Amino acid sequence: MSRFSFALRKRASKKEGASSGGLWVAALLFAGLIILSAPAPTYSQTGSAPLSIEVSASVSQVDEPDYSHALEVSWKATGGTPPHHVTLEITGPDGITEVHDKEASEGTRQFKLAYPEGGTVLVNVKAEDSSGSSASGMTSVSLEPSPRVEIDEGVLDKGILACRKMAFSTEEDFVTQGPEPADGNPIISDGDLLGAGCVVCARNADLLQGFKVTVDLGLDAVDIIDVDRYLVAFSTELDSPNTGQFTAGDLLTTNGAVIPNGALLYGFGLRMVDLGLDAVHFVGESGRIIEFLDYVRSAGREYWLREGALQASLRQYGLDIWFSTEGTGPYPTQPAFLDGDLLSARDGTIVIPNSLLLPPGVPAGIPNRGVDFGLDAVTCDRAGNRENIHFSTEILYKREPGFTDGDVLLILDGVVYTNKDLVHCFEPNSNFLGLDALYIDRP
Ligand SMILES: [Ca+2]
Ligand SMILES: [Ca+2]
Ligand SMILES: [Ca+2]
Ligand SMILES: [Ca+2]
Repeated sequence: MSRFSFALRKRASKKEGASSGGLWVAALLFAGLIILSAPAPTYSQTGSAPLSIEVSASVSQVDEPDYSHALEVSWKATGGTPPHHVTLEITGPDGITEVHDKEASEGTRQFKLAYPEGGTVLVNVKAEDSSGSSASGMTSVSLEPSPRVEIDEGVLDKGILACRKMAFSTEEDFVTQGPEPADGNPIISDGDLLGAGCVVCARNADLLQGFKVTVDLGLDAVDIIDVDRYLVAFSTELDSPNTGQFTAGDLLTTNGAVIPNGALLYGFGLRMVDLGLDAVHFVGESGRIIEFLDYVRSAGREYWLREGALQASLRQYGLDIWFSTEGTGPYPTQPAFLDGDLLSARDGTIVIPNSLLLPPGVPAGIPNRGVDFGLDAVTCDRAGNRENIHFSTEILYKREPGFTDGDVLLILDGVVYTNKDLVHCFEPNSNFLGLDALYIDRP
């Protein structure tokens, strides 16, 4: 697919374009002007000036769904033996060149570009006159990366960076008697994202800023992809109030991407079901995850409902999404999986069954050992080394080796952090607030 717009606009329409709809978000970022003559200027028979060409280009960011920047190129060929034939070559940061020939001696054209990651665009303009002489001029412009999500700086500075090492969410709302959150509100919601040391990394509304949702929808799964980009994958407890936008079973990211629950379950042969989403962890190289999530956002939610679209894309990017559902597969006598199993969205397989997460003495696993303890938070390293899986259950176990559903457990080992370890510095009136979303950097 082309990264360039073919809807080119001539100078006459520029004013209209510039003033309509407030598309021109940023001011001029860079403008270059280079004048080059032909290496061996050829004087025409009349002795006039040699053929030369002037080129200038500028770029601005645009706030449109399909385009990131608008490039304006102006040129003027003079001298030589008219008429002149002018060719524009525009090369994007990905090395793809678009050629526009048979342009007039002088002109200005606009091109819409789709390079949200930014980079350098080269503009090369060549002129030829009727005697066969040629001249060219080149300039370049720098594209600023597009902002991924509009987050106010105060939140970014004080909040999300505190979740670089660890992030979690409680199951209960509570009032902190300890450190006051940066926004001054002592009420902590079960939808807020919390960090080690009792910091509020993001309010529920901050996470949902890319979705234009302002009510608290809860938070029950999280994976911090990149704090510096404010890129967080998560799931809510409630459906979006905006019709058709996302459900509580969808995987969301702060850049506005939505992966529908049905796409996660496609590999299990389940169709048209939404079993909820209770825990999530991305496996793969961080840079590829970021690229993938940009692509997920640009493709739109409907695209991911196509058969196998998510699985194909995960393979292409070398990634997997580990997750758990709220509900068990819809075959009560012999379910495809339990809500306590850790699942692979790419392969449609069970990564680790509930029975192999918990220590051998715990009667986990249906039907053989008795109980499905649930899996409502999971984290691991990006390589997916199973021995580093940390998680939280949905129900507690009172015998030895005991644990609560608010503790952080290590696979086959047991409690690593108690719920009290996580929340005591908030000095809440209750020392048990539950745990339903967890991220640990390199656990
Ligand atoms: Ca929660
Ligand atoms: Ca959910
Ligand atoms: Ca959960
Ligand atoms: Ca739990």
